[in-house]
Amino acid sequence: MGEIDSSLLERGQSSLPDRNLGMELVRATEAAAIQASAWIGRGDKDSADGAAVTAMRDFLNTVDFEGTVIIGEGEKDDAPMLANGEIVGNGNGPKYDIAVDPVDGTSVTAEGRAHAISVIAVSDRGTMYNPKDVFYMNKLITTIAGKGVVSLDLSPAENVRELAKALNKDVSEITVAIIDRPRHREIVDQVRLAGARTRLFLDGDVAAGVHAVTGSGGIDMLLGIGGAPEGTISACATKALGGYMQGRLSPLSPEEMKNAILAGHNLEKIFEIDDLVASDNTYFVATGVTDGLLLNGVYRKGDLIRTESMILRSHSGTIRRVSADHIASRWKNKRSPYDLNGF
Ligand code: VTB
Repeated sequence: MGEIDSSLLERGQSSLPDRNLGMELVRATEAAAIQASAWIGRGDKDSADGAAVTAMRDFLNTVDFEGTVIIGEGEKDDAPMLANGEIVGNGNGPKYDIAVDPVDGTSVTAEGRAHAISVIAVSDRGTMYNPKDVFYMNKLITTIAGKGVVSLDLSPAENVRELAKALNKDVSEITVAIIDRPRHREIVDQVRLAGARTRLFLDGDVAAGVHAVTGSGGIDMLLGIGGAPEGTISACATKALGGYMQGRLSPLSPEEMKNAILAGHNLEKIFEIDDLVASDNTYFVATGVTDGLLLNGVYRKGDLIRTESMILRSHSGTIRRVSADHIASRWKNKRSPYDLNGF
């Protein structure tokens, strides 16, 4: 056998078994979730987020890769932490784009409610869409059955009817996940009038989107306006799971609208999944922070800290669920993530 081309190995284009970057990235979402969990129900979402960011960053920097942060915590003036453009990883190995959401659901975490997760998504360098200066995106996510059937150009009622037809179901058997916000009143009304059910979430359209892609959790479709950066993250999960997704930038305030236009964004354009992530080589890794439909949250009993995570990889199509028991006392004298100040 000749010399092995390591870049082909990394990309899964060799006939030999290759590395799964997600297996290492999961330590970063675990660490972030553990640190955020110290703040569950304490009414302080900034501390929950800050703790998660620090832990995630420290662990990312142990991983053999060079990741450019495309979706980060924004360009903060003070102590940039996982800011857009920052390079993470130890610099050895392949170059990727990376999107992080150390806690998707900081408010629910602070309030002690369900469905908060910690997330990382990765794709080949130069392939991730950055919706810079726009906070909001209108999203539509389904299984692959929705391809060529549903569209953001159709009304919610039409989408429900078309999806039911494609799935060979009665409309009454369709459930649509929607983030519970006043801006979604019209969508909720239309879905129900069409004869379908709604499943309303307080927060967390990344986790709900994973259900919509797989048709799990009793969810057939996700509709509504959530975070634009998280739209790119959901696209990485949708690629890995082989589902269907569209997005359209949806600035909500006049100022956001102005910034979007100044940044040259096309607000009419429907983004297909390849527009959101141009690569077929994506990873999506998530760990539960608070108990949710997708993942259990961090559980602690004495010395034991238990986390539940999922690792998705588009190239192989593997879906891993990783349950980890962390023994807190073994880590007491080390740095994050298990310095248990917050517990
Ligand atoms: C919420 C939240 C999502 O975007 O939709 C948020 O639940 C934006 O909406 O998980 P609000 O500003 O109205 O809270 C997400 O964080 C990501 O899409």
